[in-house]
Amino acid sequence: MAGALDGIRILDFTHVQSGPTCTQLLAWFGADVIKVERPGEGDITRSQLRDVPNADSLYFTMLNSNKRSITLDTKNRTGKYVLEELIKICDVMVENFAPGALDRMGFPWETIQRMNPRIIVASVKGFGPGPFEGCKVYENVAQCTGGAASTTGFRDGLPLVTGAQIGDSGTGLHLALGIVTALYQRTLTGKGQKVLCAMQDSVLNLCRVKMRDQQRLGRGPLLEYSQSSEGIAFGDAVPRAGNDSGGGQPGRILKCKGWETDPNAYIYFITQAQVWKQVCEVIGKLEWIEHPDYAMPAARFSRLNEIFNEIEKWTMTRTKFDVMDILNKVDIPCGPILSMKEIAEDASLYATGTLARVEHPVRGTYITVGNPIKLSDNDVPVERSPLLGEHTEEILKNILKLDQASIDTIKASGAIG
Ligand code: CAO
Repeated sequence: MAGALDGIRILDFTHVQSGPTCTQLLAWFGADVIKVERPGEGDITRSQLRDVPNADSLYFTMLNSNKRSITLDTKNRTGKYVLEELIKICDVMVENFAPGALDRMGFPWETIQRMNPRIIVASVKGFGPGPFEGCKVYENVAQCTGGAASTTGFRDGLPLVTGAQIGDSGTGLHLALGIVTALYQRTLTGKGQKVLCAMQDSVLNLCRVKMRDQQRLGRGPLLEYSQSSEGIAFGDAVPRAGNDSGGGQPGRILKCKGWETDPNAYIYFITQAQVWKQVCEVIGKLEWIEHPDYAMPAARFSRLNEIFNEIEKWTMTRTKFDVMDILNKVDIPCGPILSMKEIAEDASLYATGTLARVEHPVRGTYITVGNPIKLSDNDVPVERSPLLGEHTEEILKNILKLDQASIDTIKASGAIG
């Protein structure tokens, strides 16, 4: 079976997390991804958070599967020549340097477009045009400026960042969609274009329910937030709502058997209106089924603490997996809080390719998160990340079709290290 993006060549000028997640996804759809890295050091993440001496870190290996690596000093004159040759034969160039870095290197959009009018140049930046457009941005900065931090955590605690990398990987995902859309448009126009994803915009896109609530706030209290039933007044901005559900079906994280010693012995329990009767039956509160104070969702809003306290008395008597089992039999939506250890040990995730075990020549076997997007006509096995410069010669020779004398000249220039 083929890859959906077979025949597409990506010039991967990305580093750290946001850009590499995007190009890794494209590689998992079959694109030929050529990662350009600075000689010597390469992508800074190769050595960050290193757990095995002299081996590429898991930070790097888990973001750069299925790519080829060429080392190139793109500030060296010969290095610029090689980059120009790569631009001419690639369909897409992806970069996530600090604002202005590509221009300073001598490769503004106009120049790249002149070299290859069909190329799509896709960029991640921290902010879009505006007062902050010149700023460097990392994950947590984006979570803070995109509305995630102010709405995450408990009302009486600090703003919180989440463990999900919505700023980096979230933006990489948005960028990948922009790239394949531009590739499709190119089949109609024959022309490339610029694709820009700002990390602030991507986080805000993922936080849109909170912008929904910001506007609802102007029309009265947000009844599904527990502070409402606790009689605590709302301010003029969306508050942090702890583990309250962000949707129309109230939910909470509740303790399960063993919570005293296991930090993950909890379950997310959703009191979906459609299954209210089953909820009452499971926890043994049959009198709530038709009682006017509980039977209808609107009446329950002011009693959410009482209701979830009762449900928790029941969940605390069983393990999270038993609770999951019992609730799913009667269609009550719920989710056990799974630790990373439990997820890493889940055989079904390996069977679907969502997790994969990969062999690496220096670090040995490691687990990586595979392609979360399943296409029935795309079958690209997860491969290890490349060693620094592993494919430099191969790319100069087989992709750029340079003869040995030219390759020797490039080597002598110091452009490839
Ligand atoms: N050869 C020669 N020079 C190279 C090179 C190569 N192969 N690759 C990169 N460089 C140069 C760049 O041109 C730049 O030079 P100038 O400063 O002279 O323009 C320099 O390396 C540093 O690049 P940078 O500013 O992008 O890197 P940084 O480590 O200082 O900043 C980051 C990192 C992520 C904050 C910044 O790149 C950024 O804001 N990117 C956009 C937002 C983003 O993607 N953030 C996600 C990061 S993951 O949390």
